[in-house]
Amino acid sequence: MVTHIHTMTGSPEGPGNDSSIMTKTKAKTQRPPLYKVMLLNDDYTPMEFVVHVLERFFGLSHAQSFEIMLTVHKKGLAVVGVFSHEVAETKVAQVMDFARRHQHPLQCTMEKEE
Ligand code: TYC
Repeated sequence: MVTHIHTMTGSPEGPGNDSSIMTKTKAKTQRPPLYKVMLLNDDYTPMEFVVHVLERFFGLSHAQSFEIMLTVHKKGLAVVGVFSHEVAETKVAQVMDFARRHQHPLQCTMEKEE
């Protein structure tokens, strides 16, 4: 984004006021949006399967994975990581495919971080 800031002092009509006009242009760095990847609770997916998913696809330790699994179990969902759009999409696809292949109803979704 480019922002122009114009500051004028003195009367606009007066002669020779140009000397007090200042114009600045600042180019702000744009960062790409980040996406939260979330795991949703269900009544059927085994707890150990969810822990395994978190270790395998999100590189979390067993202890971190168990903690997040319990948060999902108790609260209904939890953010398991924040990634670029491309990486988030890949994680969601990997988890959904792995759950499907093991016939578990585990759901994984992504949402833009504000
Ligand atoms: N609620 C499941 C059970 O009691 C465990 C579970 C946890 C399932 C997290 C999904 O994302 C999930 N077996």
